[in-house]
Amino acid sequence: MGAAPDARGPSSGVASGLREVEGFRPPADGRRAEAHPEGVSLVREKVLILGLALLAMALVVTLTVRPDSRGASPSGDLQALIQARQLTPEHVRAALQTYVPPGRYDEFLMFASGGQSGQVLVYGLPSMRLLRVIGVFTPEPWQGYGFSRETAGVLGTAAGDGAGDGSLTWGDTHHPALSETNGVYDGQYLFINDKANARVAVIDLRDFATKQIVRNPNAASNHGAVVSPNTEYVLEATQYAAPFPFRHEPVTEASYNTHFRGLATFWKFDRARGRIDVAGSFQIELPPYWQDLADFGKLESDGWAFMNSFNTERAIGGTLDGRPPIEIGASGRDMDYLHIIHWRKAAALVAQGKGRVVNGIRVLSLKEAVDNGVLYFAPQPKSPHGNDVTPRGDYIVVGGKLDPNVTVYSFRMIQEAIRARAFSGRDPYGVPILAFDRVVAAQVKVGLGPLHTMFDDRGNAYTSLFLDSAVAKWTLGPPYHRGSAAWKLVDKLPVQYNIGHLATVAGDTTRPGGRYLVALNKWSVDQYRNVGPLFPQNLQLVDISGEKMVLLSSTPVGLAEPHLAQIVPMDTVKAWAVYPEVGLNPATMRSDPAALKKRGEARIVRRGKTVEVWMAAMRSHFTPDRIRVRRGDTVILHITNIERAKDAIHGFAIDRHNVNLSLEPGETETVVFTAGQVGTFPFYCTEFCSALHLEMAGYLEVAP
Ligand code: RUQ
Ligand code: CUA
Repeated sequence: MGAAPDARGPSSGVASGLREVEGFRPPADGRRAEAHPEGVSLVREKVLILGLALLAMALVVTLTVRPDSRGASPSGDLQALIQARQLTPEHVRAALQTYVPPGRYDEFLMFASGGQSGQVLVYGLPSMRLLRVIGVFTPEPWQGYGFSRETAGVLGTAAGDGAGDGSLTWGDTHHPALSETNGVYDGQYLFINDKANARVAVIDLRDFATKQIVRNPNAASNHGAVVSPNTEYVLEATQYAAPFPFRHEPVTEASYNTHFRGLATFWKFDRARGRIDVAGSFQIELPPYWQDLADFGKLESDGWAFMNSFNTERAIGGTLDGRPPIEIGASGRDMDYLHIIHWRKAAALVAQGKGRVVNGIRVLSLKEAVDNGVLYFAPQPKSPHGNDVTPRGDYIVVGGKLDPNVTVYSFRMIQEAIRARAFSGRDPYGVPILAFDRVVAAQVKVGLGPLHTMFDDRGNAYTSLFLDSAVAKWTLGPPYHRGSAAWKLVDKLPVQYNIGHLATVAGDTTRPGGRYLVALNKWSVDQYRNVGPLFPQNLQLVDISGEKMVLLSSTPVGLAEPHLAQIVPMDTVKAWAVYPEVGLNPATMRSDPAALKKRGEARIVRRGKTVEVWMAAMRSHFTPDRIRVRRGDTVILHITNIERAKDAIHGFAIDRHNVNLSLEPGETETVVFTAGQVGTFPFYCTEFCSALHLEMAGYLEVAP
């Protein structure tokens, strides 16, 4: 075997005809589209125009030709098809707008949270085809995520710490956040939170793999991961207040008010390393309200962050003692508090050594935050949920779940109110509350149950209405404007059903793109044939390019509740098709010292009770293919896929050992286990990689 790995197939002992079969790749149809993205959209336009022309013809034909003229002409054909499938002209238009022919690519990528699956879902738009699932907080066997030493390390570092049993195998993913440069998605990293276990994960978008999970040492749960405009920090709010620092305290009023706290955690992101730097991160102590979604300021509000809260009533339930349930107790007041945080000042204070280190992370106390002008509140109606900064950074839009309005706060008015000390009081923890009418620019009546707001490139805002099951489109007022008249509801589109988040293209950046909106609906009810009593969730694609919003398609999600999504133009993300060099370790993104550069370096070395194997994988064999160990030996297996061909992926499973790896071209992974069971175990490639894929196998002998 020569130094250069042969991408086309086995290099010895097999007839050359077989090489051809083994090296077979599908025709390069897709490559054309890849090389000419503009061409694709041009073609798409043409197809659309042609399709609409055909549709118009078909409709004319409907009026003039008998419906059974199938086959007489293309238009007759089309018309018969339209009739047979009982499609309306709107359906046909939507189909033409969203159809992506085989081998062509979508224009946008959507990263949706995978909800309780603990993963991230990646879709192509406008087709809404699922392109990838990224294992994040849950082992994912196809990707081998959680099985190799490296990926078990990513999953396992956080598991157990605080959970006590080292066995966290799921997460509740809510909010994906793409990294930004100057307030615009740069396509480099994706962050996502695990609400259930107060964790945040870092995904590298070069290989779409999870690289790091950090656990909040001082919080029990969290909500959200959002990034600052240059991704200096990832902000995580606590969701449910808990004893701070985390420990046991009884749930009584006195104990709750004294010991429980919320936290704003600013995870420092080290972009060069592609990792969160825990030592450089900090937290701000907050009153024990239930902090919810946060958003960073941008452009003129850069340096600030905004976070809403609910349950400022500090309800703690107690239904068995005849006390109101939390949902009632937490909905008593008309106002909760918008948290206004001067994070840049907080970061400067922390850099000066202010605050104290609690469980390895520096915490600025409530008092320090208040005394130094880091934290202010403003009243916000009523049980708020969404909290979204407009593209210019001049307004903050808050949706109060139990209020028919969205409330728009002006950043400039907030600054003026702070300077004038226009407070309407202080909360029980001493945080100054800015007077409502000194900070609110407008209230816009959009409908029932407003939650989240996203933006387009034409000055419109889109708010999800949970109770109405609708999307409201409304116009943003001019900069520095005060008074509700300039903010107008212009359209409302029913969706199916109970929408939570919504996403537009780059809709939370300084440069939103428009075109499409995806409604992430919590219920699907009658949209699909039910498949048992657990119904799929429902993603709906909406065309927002015109005056009126137009519903284009429904896509069921059959594995979890995706909360939020981020949509980005396809070319923004520059993913690798193969690892850039043979022997790359995806955990470090560096050359793995245990990697093989070529098949000839494969070997087995025994040292005492440790057997170390350096293995090469290529179509269609593992080298070595026989491994002999004794019961009780520690087996360390380094496997390198030495292929350079796109999509030439090998799996590696050992029967009865709970091991499955995915080795992508160039990748090196290591699996370590103790040979505990005596037997002769086949190992094999789990990815159908070639005509002789079934033959890509070997044996592990574990002798007594
Ligand atoms: S949630 S449906 Cu973002 Cu966790 Cu609002
Ligand atoms: Cu390699 Cu199948």
